Amino acid sequence: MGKRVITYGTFDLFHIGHLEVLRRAKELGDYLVVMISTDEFNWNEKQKKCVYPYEQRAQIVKAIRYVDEVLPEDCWAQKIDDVKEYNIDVFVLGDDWKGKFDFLNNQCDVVYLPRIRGISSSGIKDSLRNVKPMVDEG
Ligand code: C2G
Repeated sequence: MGKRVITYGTFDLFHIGHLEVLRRAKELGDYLVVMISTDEFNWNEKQKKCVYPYEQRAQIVKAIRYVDEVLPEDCWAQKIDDVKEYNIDVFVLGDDWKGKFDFLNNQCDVVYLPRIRGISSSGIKDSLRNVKPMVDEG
């Protein structure tokens, strides 16, 4: 059986940092499961308000060629169960989360990948504040 990899995230305003983490996550194995934070989880637990609703974020990530399966992330505690349920060999996150999920070490490999510098969903939101509204040319 091939190596199974899991990663987590919001993936709002999908950008090159997201693509890179998914590409490198897939390189660590053969099958990539991506758990996407629901709107409620983001708001209640991360104080993050998404531009795109869960269904759209999930649809976009599902269409990425490195991604084999997409499921919801709706609480912090599910990781231990997810690793068991989906027979995970490698748990991957960007290094903004370094050390946070080391407790999964006795179940699978835990890998933190270096973040892509200079781009983030919140940075995109900030830069758009200064852009003029789109004109309807239709
Ligand atoms: N990422 C990256 N480089 C960037 C931006 C993001 O490598 N410039 C990575 C993050 O490190 C993360 C993934 O892309 O691994 C998704 O990032 P977010 O959408 O910001 O996810 P987050 O809200 O941090 O959710 O339980 C874990 C959380 O759900 C992670």
